Amino acid sequence: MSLKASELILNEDGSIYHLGLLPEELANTVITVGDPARVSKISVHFDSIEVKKQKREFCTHTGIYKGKRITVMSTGMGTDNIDIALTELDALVNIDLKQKKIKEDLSRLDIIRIGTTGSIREEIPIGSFIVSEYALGFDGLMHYYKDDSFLRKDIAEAFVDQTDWSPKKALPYVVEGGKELIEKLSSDSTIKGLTGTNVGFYGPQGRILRAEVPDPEMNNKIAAFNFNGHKVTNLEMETSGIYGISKLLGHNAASMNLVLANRATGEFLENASEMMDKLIIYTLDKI
Ligand code: R1P
Repeated sequence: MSLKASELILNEDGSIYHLGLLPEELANTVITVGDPARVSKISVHFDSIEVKKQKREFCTHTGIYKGKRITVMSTGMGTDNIDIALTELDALVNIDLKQKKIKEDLSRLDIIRIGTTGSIREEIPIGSFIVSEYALGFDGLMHYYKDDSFLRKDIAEAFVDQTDWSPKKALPYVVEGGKELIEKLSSDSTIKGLTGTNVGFYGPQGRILRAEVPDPEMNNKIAAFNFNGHKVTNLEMETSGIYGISKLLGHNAASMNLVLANRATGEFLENASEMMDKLIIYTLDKI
């Protein structure tokens, strides 16, 4: 049975709807970044670039870095975009777009996010590199998919209990990243973390400019959470979606986070672009 044109949407040139990519334009190792401007900061290190495409916030470069074919693609901000980006990346390798049929032999992508984040712990300073061992999703995305076998319900339930999480918000979920990929990307220069993924940047992360939040203690409660020694290290906006959709569809994922802000001390990193270049080179050399 083939997928309906309304469900698997293709552009006139046969490329996948939002990403605007053809299957042959994608490498098996994919780096995702939030900011479209970060794509060329990564591909500038490639020996050659074979594909450059842009559709909406999805800017994609595919090329060769030290003999390895890599795709780098921006996703924009938030797990709503991640749902689109990762589902379409999977479709490019695991669905025959011409026949509109799921392939019999499925492929596994390595998906590595290189992003920015805020630490919620005083002891994790600005400029740190956090590799997310687990993601704690506050965004609700994974509740829209049937398979929940890979969700760490034990950690999520403990989180709801310990923080007295408001039922008005989406039920938090926890997903582990791709273990082997995480090990490959970890070293003395990185910190393993439990990354909280929020549904926004201001209220959802407890930032108050003019609008009050219902629980000003929310970040302190998140920071106080402890599950067998696992504590929430940082907050950002994509990792839970990347880990969740990757587990759902059988891909390996890891999330690399540069700590730009320390929410506990109020500091913000001054040499952010220099440190991002370091994280980019570090990651490229490890994958
Ligand atoms: C917020 O400023 C954005 O920065 C972080 C958050 O996850 C969110 O996307 O990541 P990126 O720097 O990868 O966009």
